[in-house]
Amino acid sequence: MNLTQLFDNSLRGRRDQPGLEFQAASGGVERLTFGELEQRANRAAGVLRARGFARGDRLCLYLANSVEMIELFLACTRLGVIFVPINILYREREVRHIVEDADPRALIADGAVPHPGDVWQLSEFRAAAKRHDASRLAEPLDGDDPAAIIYTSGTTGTSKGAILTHNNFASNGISLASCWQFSEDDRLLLGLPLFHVHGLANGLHCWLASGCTLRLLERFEHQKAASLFLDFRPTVFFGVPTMYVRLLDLAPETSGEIGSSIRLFVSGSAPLPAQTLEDFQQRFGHRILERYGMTETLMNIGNPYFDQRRAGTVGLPLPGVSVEIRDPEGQPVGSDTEGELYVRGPNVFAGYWKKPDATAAAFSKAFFRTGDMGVRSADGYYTLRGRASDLIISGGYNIYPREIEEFLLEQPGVAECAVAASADRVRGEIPVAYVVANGEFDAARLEDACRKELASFKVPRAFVRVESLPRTALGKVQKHLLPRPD
Ligand code: MLC
Ligand code: AMP
Repeated sequence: MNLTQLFDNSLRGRRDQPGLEFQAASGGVERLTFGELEQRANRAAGVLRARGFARGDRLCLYLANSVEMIELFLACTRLGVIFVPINILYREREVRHIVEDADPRALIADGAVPHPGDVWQLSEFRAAAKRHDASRLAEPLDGDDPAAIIYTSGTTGTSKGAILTHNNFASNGISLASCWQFSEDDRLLLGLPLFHVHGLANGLHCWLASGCTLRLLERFEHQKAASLFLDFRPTVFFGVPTMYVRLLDLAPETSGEIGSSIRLFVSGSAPLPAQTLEDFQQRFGHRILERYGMTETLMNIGNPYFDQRRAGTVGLPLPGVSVEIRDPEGQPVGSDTEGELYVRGPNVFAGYWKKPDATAAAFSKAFFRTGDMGVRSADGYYTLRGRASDLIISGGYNIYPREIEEFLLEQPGVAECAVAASADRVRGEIPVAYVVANGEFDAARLEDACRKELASFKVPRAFVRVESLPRTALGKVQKHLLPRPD
């Protein structure tokens, strides 16, 4: 079965029921029934077809969360067009790499986009969709057809496109909707961006697989957190740890009131500190369910709905997902022994776009190598213990230090540099740059250069001048020996 056939359970099966509420950052809320959304998806598919899109073509989207982004996702899944969302915080060099690599039939954006090529403006799409008839188009796709390519930063600095199939999304969505007890009476509040898999795969697919009502936020604005919850009164909320840290700033009466309407808070994409879990339980009366996923595998492991949600752990593999922990020689290890996590299941992607070597290197004995280190307890709970690489996660966004280091080395006056994580109460980690200068050291100028060329979350929060970088005898930088910034 393809995703269109799965989504029909909601879009055609619950035509008159409330499906989607979209809340813009300005506060306005647009409401659609599932039947209205079905019509919008039909028109969007017609517009794509009229623009020459055919099965296998790519559509790049540089869009904030919006109804149109959902319409276009649905339209792509009908035509076999591959949906390629781009993080809207990315700047020109990041966008250029993705667009060149994905080679799309069009790049759609709302207003200015940091890309020199042709852009299809969202306003043109909207106008064309209004005029188009709503007859249904659908290609005879099967579950192994690609639905999306999502770019993930590689440890080498250039990002690779992970090809996710209809089956990947469908199996994960159905699994989560079942494990987390979704029903059509649920009200899901989603402030995660749809350009990453936490929002796209978990959020949209739990919603469409269960037929609940989704309130999609253009973005999560922590300053408005109380009203975001109290206006909609969700029963389920998906977030990254930074959002939970922000929610702890709410007044105790407000947190109690929010907690009274909700049945499930889910956290993932970065480690949830045990203290945040405990404080949240005290204030909101709910134990957050922590789960673990990644772009290439969607969701892998999660704490159980009914049994113990164990602090610091990511829980148990989802139904159908097999996990092995292996030692550096690739041999599986027993309980309580640390190793690297390998994953196999219907959730695991089909490979990297146009990169057969990288795809081959990512698999071993039919399992995908996650790059995450961890241990399994005797009763089956997994605990992550950091990464095999030096990935930094800030507010749930991934930062590969190598990408920033390579950029800084292109700047005048930088002889050597290293970028490392510094702990941050709200965002978990933030990047800090250590620079060995061979001329004038001007931190403000370096920051300015980064702001122009890199996504905001990748811009180092401090530039520290050092005389030399601590290195091993083999020349590898020992990041743990770098001085902490003041
Ligand atoms: C963040 N910013 C945004 C933005 N989100 N700007 C525009 N649109 C958005 N959607 C920018 C802000 O401009 C600001 O830039 C900085 O990020 C932080 O903003 P803030 O207002 O202080 O917010 P904060 O309370 O820190 O919260 C940020 C956040 C955001 C949690 C809302 O980080 C976020 O949306 N994170 C989700 C990331 C995500 O979806 N990860 C999933 C990856 S998939 P400046 O310049 O001030 O820093 C994955 C696999 C899996 O990992 O499934 O597990
Ligand atoms: P991405 O490449 O954006 O898909 O990010 C995936 C990475 O986020 C994983 O490989 C993990 O390192 C990290 N991650 C996701 N969920 C969790 C979690 N619950 N705890 C710790 N790290 C997580």
